Amino acid sequence: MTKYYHYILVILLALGTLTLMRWNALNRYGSFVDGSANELIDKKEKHFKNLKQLTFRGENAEAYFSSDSKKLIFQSHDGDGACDQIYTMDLKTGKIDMVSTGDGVTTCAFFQYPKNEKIVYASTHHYDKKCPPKPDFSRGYVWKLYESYDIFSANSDGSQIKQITNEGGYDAEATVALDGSRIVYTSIVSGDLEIWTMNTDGSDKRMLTNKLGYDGGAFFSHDAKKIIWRAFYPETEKEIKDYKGLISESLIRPMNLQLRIMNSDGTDKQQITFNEGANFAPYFFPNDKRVIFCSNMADPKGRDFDLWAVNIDGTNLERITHFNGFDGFPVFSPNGKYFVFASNRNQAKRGDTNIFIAEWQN
Ligand SMILES: [Ca+2]
Ligand SMILES: [Ca+2]
Ligand SMILES: [Ca+2]
Repeated sequence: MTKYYHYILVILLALGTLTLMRWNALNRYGSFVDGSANELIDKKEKHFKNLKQLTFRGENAEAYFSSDSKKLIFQSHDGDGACDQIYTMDLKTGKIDMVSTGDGVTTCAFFQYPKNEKIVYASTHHYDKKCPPKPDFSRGYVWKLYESYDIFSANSDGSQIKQITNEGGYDAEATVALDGSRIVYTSIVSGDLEIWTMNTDGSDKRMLTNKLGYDGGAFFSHDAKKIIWRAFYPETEKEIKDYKGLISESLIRPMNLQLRIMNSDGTDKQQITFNEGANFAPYFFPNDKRVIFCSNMADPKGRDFDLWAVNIDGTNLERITHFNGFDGFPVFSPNGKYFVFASNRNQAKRGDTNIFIAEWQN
């Protein structure tokens, strides 16, 4: 009997020590980062601290925080034949749940701020349950804008799904203002790709851009006063013909996308990047004075994407990542503590893209 209690005591002591170690680790690093992926930080990537890898297989992208900075919502698939579905991740427990229907293809999910009890994402499941075929690359590298995409709102567990765009053609890329006032999204309903805003229930849809060319991928500033987006405006006759030809087949060639900023009512539009590359996935810094984005501007072949930052007036351009492979979809947590991005670094197999979280140091 004494021996039995002795064993119990040893186990309790061991558990106590482990708990204390864990508590120390949490205290040292904060709860969501642990530095376990610090060896993946390039020496020149001086803004990243306590890097942690959050996913370990497949293609994971476009991870966005809940307004309380405790969860991520992102899209993921594993294998060429599979289609993206939407998942949420609890950053404290690591628990991942699929919150889309599992049918069709989905993209660009976001929590419905400020309460996060709902989510928004784009999906094609209401037209066809099958995963649609990938685009034909015989016309070069193109993005397919599936005509059957609509934007849906659902509870954060995926239940009670409700369609909030109802026109034919591409509606997607919805993101929500931090105060929950409006959704900004991309739609082809006018005949060209434009930035639109609407209420979270889908009412009061307003078109903010009207220039021939691709306007898309928009995000609000934290104070909801400004919108940043990517645009390509064809200029020469050849460019216009090529753009219109591709658009008629719901295709986009993402070769020369420049970042632009405007007021949330569509006034005072300004271009803020000026290079030959594709610049996309812009996200405001916590102070709304600077923007981080993804660009291939440094690679003459246009293959290697990296994160860059620039002031909202286009000055003070700075390269953030230096990994030889894709780095993209950068976001800051609403509380300003964390930074999340997607990267090919440490991939288990060719083509894998994983999500990483770090603390940002200036
Ligand atoms: Ca639609
Ligand atoms: Ca346009
Ligand atoms: Ca890179």
